[in-house]
Amino acid sequence: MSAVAAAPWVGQAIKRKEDPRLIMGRARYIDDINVTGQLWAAFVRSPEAHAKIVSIDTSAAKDYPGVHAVFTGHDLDLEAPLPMAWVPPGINVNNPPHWSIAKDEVNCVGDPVALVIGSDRYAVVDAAEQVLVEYDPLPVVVNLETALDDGAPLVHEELGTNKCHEWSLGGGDLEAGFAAADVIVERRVVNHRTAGAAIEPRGVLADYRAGSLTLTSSTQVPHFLRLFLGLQLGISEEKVRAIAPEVGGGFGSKLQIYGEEIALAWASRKLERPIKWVESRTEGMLATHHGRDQVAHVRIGATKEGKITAFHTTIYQDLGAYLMLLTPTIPSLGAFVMSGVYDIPAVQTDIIGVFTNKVSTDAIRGAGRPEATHMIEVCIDQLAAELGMDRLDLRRKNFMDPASFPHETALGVVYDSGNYPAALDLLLTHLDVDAIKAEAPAGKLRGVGFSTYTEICGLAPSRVTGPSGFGLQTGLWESAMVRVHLTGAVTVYTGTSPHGQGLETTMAQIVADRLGTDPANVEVIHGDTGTGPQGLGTYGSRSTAVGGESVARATAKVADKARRIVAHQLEAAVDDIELTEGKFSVKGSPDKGMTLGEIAGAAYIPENLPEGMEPGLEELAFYDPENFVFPFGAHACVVDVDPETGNVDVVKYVAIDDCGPAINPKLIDGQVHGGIVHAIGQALFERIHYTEDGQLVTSNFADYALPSAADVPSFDLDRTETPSPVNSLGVKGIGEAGTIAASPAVTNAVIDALRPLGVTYLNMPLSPMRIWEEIQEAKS
Ligand code: MCN
Repeated sequence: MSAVAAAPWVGQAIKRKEDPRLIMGRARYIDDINVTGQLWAAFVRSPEAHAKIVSIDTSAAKDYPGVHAVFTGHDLDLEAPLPMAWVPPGINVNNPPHWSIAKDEVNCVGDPVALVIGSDRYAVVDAAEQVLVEYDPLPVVVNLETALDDGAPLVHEELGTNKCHEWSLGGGDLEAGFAAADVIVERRVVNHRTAGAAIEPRGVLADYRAGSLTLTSSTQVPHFLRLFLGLQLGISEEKVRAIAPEVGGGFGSKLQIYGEEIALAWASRKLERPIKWVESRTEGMLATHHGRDQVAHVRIGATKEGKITAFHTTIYQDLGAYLMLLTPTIPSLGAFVMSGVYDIPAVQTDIIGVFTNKVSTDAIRGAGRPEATHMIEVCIDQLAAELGMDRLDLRRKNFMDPASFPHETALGVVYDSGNYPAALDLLLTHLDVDAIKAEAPAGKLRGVGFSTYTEICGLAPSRVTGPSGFGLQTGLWESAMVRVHLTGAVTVYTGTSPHGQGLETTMAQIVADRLGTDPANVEVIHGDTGTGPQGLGTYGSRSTAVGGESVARATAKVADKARRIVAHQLEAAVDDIELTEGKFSVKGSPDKGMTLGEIAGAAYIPENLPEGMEPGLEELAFYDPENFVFPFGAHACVVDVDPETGNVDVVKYVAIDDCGPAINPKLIDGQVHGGIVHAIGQALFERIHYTEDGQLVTSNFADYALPSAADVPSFDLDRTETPSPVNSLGVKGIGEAGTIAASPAVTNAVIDALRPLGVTYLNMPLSPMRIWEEIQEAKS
């Protein structure tokens, strides 16, 4: 074991513990895992966007060499359709049945209609092509903005409408706010459809034997998965074990209970064989949930002095064909922070959910908050232009006062912490706007764009989120177990389920400081419902603020017991035992102390312990926070636009973020890098595109333009650290912050560049073609 060399570990940019196995090919993803007797599965998917299933002839596929079985939707005798989506309390939704395998009707291209199972991975794909499905095509609706028109085709005829739900979240007197405004700006703001595009596609291995199900899946939520597998299949929960092995990215797209997971589990039970399926990239683009796809009508009013008086948005959300786990909830996450970093007396968000014949939308990194931030940050720039004010002066004029935190907004949401002027001040030390504009290369139009943001994350607390609308009584907490072994090595079990965030490192840092050991001696186990305590997964940047705090609390309990053992062994008072230089020692006598290994050695021998103390050194903690946490920051983007081609080059990007005290600055930087690239991708390149008849055009990475390292500059990052009062670590989330902040910074930069040509407003995606067309239009 390595010696304690450099405590405190929290705050240090140590390298990620998980990286050696990841970069040396030693990690085991779902595609690496195979079991004896395993069969393979392939799904037959609908080529029609909307159709009745007239008949399915499976005979040729069943006769195909190596095929064991072919199942259709009617064969699957499941307890119920796929899980009811979580719905904000008190909101009524139309929730059409969504079966793992379609029964009588398909509602989007890619809907599964049959499941082929056989002994060979490639033969089942060939056999799937032998399944003959007769469809009776129905009219298709793809366009969110016409789906509610009279006479529009209906996705679910039986509902009599494409509207799923309509509700509002607001606070303050909106009418009075707009009446007090001298200037009102209205814009249509588009947040187009994107994919999660994790590099590792989804995959499932279902193994039902002797009454128990083990399901390994590339998922972000193994504990939820176990719960729903049990409910869907009618298996008692303790007989289900869900395992998330190494997961190669999720970005929200694996925060789901997918029909493929349920169907494979059902088939494994039916055939009494393990069955595996790994999706192809095209299958993933067709059938893994998408995100965003909102069109908002935004109104913002201000006095001529620049005080914002009211902000109103009406969001139309394209739900796709069905409700999935969080589909109807996504805009509400944005609605909670719709007023952004500004003190606005009246704010209202109206949310209208609309069905279309496309794959469902759900959480993609940021889920609701990138959309909300985009709306307000782009419209602030529009308002500044209308008022003839400097866009940063307008922001400063409306920032919430740093002295007002915890700050209750007009909606009644209490932001835990914030200091927005400090973030903007720091940003400007990294960027001389006049100088950088003067350096524009010949023939290019240079623009600078800003975004000052906050977001709501650390998803919990149960008092707001639960009991959930799944018909289950569960809160949204997190738990952790910390075990010190006889040797002093430590194992941490967390209910969160990282898939690229580096939590094995940061959680080890949290533990190491509290037990006087080295992070190298701390192993973090996650993603297996069979080994750890319960948990609720990794999403909504909750793992550190909620999961990390539960780890800190369990560790504090262990440290407390360690202190009592040391006091007993050294015949000192418990209050006199302190942790210094890797030892629990007596105050004032650093030589008189015990290392964690020595304490653990004592902890397992009852005669070493104070009377009545149980042997062992391990503890469990559940943590349900009082509030969400609200990271914030200020971002700036510099672009060069080629007016001849419409091409945009991002030449500089500065990000100031505040996620409270850094556990590991290196990991934070990595998260911010990824987050910014994600948003640059949406702003400039990425777009899920369906034709009017519901065919997916962007079905692989040749057509769906993910940005590469060559498309982005080296980022200039810095931080302010405003501790959250919500948890003892003071931490807030960072996993989504870059994505939430960056799309308006890029968009505002492009608009800034094009203003001299008369282009004053643009919607994403800012493709060369769109920009070129806007330039031509402005010229004419
Ligand atoms: N961290 C830190 N100090 C802080 C706050 C966070 O060092 N003050 C560290 C954490 O300990 C962790 C990382 O930053 O190592 C991110 O932590 P957190 O913000 O708590 O976010 P989560 O771990 O809950 O991750 C979820 C978030 C989400 S919602 C998406 S989507 C996303 C993201 O993380 N998907 C990702 N980052 C991703 N990164 C990768 N590589 N792959 C994905 O799929």
